[in-house]
Amino acid sequence: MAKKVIITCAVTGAIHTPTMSDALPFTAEDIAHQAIEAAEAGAAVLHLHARNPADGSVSLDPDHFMAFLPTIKQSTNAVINISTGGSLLTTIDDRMAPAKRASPEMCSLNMGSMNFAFHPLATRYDDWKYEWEEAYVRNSDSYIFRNTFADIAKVARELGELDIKFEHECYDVGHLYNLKFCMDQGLFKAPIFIQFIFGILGGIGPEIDNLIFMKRTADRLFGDQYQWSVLGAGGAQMPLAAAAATMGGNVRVGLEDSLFISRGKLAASNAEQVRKVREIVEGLGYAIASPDEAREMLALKGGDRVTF
Ligand code: KMH
Ligand code: ZN
Repeated sequence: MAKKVIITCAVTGAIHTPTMSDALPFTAEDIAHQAIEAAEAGAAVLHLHARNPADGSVSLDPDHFMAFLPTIKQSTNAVINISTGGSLLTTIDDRMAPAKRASPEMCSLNMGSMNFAFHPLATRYDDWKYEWEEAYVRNSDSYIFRNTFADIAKVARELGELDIKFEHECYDVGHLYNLKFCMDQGLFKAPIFIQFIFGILGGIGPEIDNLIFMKRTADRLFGDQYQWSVLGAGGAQMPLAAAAATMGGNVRVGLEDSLFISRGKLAASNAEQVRKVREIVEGLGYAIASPDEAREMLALKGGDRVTF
């Protein structure tokens, strides 16, 4: 049987702003619509952030999540993965609040503190749609994305109690060692799911050598105890997805991490990126995983045990 590849689609997110692409969804209706379309196109997992519907700013308000989660659940069988890294400006307690309310099958969990910067993006825009955007982007040269061992342990304890499986976001090789340390402390159960992240300013760069290095390190640390996926930010999105699928991994796309469908051309939607990566995966001779196959591969609790 052909290897199954899990496509994760990260639908909205915290890096880009409404000025940068009209396709970036930020109202509950648009987030739900694009998430459903992405699932129909082949995404088994939907990684979700919320935004303030009034101005597209990043929101951690559980009510903003609950405004789209039930609609997505009613229309798709996709696995819902809620971000716990949705703000660079507040505490881990605030960041966990949406997941505590919704008890999804999965949540992201960022595996180390780091610079997390996207200020170079500001130089590309003169006019901004909303007042908050320019300062938010420019000031990212000062943001510290805080994910201490204490923060990670708190998430493991409080969301682990809800039987939530984590997408362990690893932006550099040290984060794999942090994860190994936490596993040895008994914080996480195999199979763990690692998202190798390349191309964020503050993390490891998007070169294939780095993917091979991260994968080889993870093999050494976790053996057969893990599943893995690759997220390449910006222009690295599709090339690294193709490399990941070729190497036997899973892939993540979505407007959260790249607004483009090809060089210089904005994507019309999340679904367009899912269709493109699906073509790449199927063209390599692999099949995409259905949501239920993803549930089995990742040992998830099941869509009937969420609270939305
Ligand atoms: N957009 C990713 C590079 C999270 O949601 O926990 C970061 C991210 C963080 O996905
Ligand atoms: Zn995210």
